[in-house]
Formats: sequence, structure tokens, C-alpha cells
Amino acid sequence: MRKLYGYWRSSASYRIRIALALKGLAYETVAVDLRSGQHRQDPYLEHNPQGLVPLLEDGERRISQSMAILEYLEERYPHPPLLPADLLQRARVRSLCALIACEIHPLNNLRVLQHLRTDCGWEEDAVERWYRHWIREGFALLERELRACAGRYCVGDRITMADVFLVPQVYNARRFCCPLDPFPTILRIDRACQEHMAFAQAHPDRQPDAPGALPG
Ligand SMILES: N[C@@H](CCC(=O)N[C@@H](CS)C(=O)NCC(=O)O)C(=O)O
Repeated sequence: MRKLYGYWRSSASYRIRIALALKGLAYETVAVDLRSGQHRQDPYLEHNPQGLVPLLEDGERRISQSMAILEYLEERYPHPPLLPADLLQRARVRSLCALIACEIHPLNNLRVLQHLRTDCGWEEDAVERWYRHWIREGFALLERELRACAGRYCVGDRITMADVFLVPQVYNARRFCCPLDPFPTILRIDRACQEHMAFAQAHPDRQPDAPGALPG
């Protein structure tokens, strides 16, 4: 059986949920509670020495890091494809994924925010300003890129990995009340994705470990 170790509100886990749903792959959710630090303790650390979610277990195989998991899923279960057939378009998709995964997401990760609060003594207001700053900077770059290559979705008119990265990042931005009006292309693509059942199923509020989720 396939298992996804993740946390309902983790945007990196959200990426994998979307991809699994798009590819029609069933899985069991194993909740790892980030708030109580389960990801930094055994038994989770034995499964994933990196101590981060998500982690995918596919039979005997265990894969960490969302980008590596997505590339694995793409190669192992190629249909429907989440990377375009065209070489340059594929590079474009990967470039957008990296912009989100490497230039935006790590700056606002839980452990970074906790470090600012706990070790640097920042007030919550300053932490939120930090968060919004990196979203504003990153989304400005993303918006400019998307104006050049977007169709209905991030790259052309088919859903790709870039959309799988974009939607969870927009979710994070909304969670921290980042103003999104300056980014009409991002908002338009997010709306188009939300119409797709796979994105709806993968939404954090619909996960079994979300507060108020129905049992089973
Ligand atoms: N680059 C990693 C990032 C994984 C990551 O940072 N996950 C977050 C949740 S979205 C996490 O586990 N945070 C725990 C922490 O910061 O302590 C990936 O793409 O999988």
C-alpha cells in the first residue's frame, strides 16, 4: 500500500496530495503532527532522517523531498503527465517549481518562523511582516514569469508540476493574509486549478488530520 506521511497544513505535503489525485493513485494518509514536533522524533526520524514532511512510501520504497517525490511519481506513473513533452517547456515548468520550492517556501518554513520567535525574540507582528515580505518578493517574480508563459495554467493550457507547486503556495499566502491583488495572473491560475477535483480533494481542510475533520 502507498502511504503519504504529511501534515494537513504543510504545503509541501499538499503538493504531493495534488499529484497523487491527478494521477489517480490511492494512498493512506499518515499524519505527522508538526506542531508537537513529531517530525523530529522517532519513529518518524527512522523513516525519514531529514525530519521533514512529506515522505512517500510506495511499497518498499521511501522517498523524501517533494520535488524528488514528484519526479519519482512522474517517472513511475507517467499518465497523465505533469511535465510537458517539449524540452524547453519542461525546463520552464521546473524553473517555476524551483522558484517556489527554493526561493520562497524555505524562507517561511515552520522552523524558520520558530527560530525568529524563539531564538531571535521577534514579536508575532515582525514574524508576519517577514512572511509577507518574502511572499511579496517571490510572487512579484513569479507573476512576471507567468505573464510570459501562462495559458489557462502556469505553462500553457495543461496542468503541470508548476501548478502543483503554485496552489499550495497561494494557500500559504492567504493563511498569512498576504495581499494578493498585485498578482492577477497567479490568482487567475489558482482559480482555474481550484475547479479541478484533484485540487479540491487535496485541500488542507479536507485532510483527516485537519481540525474538525470527520472520522474515517
Ligand atoms: N524542500 C522540502 C521542504 C519540506 C518542508 O520543509 N516541509 C515542512 C512542512 S511544509 C516541514 O516539514 N517543516 C518542519 C519544520 O520546519 O520544522 C520539500 O520540498 O519536501
